[in-house]
Amino acid sequence: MRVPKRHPRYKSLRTREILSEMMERGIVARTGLIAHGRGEAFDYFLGERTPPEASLAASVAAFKLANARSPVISVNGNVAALAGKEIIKLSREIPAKLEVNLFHRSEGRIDLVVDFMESLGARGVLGRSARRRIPGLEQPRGRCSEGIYGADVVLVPLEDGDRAQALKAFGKLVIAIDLNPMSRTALVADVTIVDELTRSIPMLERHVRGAKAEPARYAKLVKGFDNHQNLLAVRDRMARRLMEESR
Ligand code: PTJ
Repeated sequence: MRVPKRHPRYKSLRTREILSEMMERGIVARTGLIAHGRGEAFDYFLGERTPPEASLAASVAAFKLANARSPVISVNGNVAALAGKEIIKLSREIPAKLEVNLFHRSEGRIDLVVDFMESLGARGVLGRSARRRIPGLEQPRGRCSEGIYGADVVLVPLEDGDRAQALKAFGKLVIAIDLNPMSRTALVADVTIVDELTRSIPMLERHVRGAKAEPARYAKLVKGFDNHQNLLAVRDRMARRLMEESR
């Protein structure tokens, strides 16, 4: 379907087209389309703009990633399809490993997503050989590679709640990107960026550069940060927007 650029919902319609093509190719899970729809609904409540709470969380996340011993970015089908290139840029800036780790895991899909990331220029993507296990998760969802297994900080964009919780219980510092500030992932993460994935990745990359250039300023933000309070502030922002008169 060709979407005219003038269409008021051009970006949203185009994104849906991309996701549905990526689903046909097996990169995005069928339920990835449903997850996206849920995300879109929450993005309405944000006015489809990055809220200040997300920039603050991204500053804190950037500092943690830039100062981590062994940071890893977990990539699933939706993330690869929506922000593959941007995720690669971010991983180089930190620098962090990339690991494909799927909720709806099959060897075939792992290969497809790793191949796709490599076709975008990623090197050394982990995930094909998943001999390790995240304790507390059943097979096959608990399988992971050395990257996530040995990481101290894990960035999990669009993650399922069980896995976020298991990673946390396993001692990882968990950074989530999730438009739903009430999701279990958002609640259990140490730092939750409530923003749309494609807006938040370039923002995170800018903050990683900032955290490297001005570590003292970013360290101060980290010290004063409370994820729970920050999530409440986003929920408040969404609720206020819901009550605003339509424009
Ligand atoms: O590729 P797989 O097999 O690993 O599966 C990926 C999905 C996303 C299907 C899987 O992890 C899943 O089912 O996730 P959930 O539990 O539906 O959680 C996804 C969360 O991401 C939800 O809270 C959505 O609101 C949120 N979300 C969806 N799209 C976006 C988003 N958050 C930020 N940006 C988005 N574009």
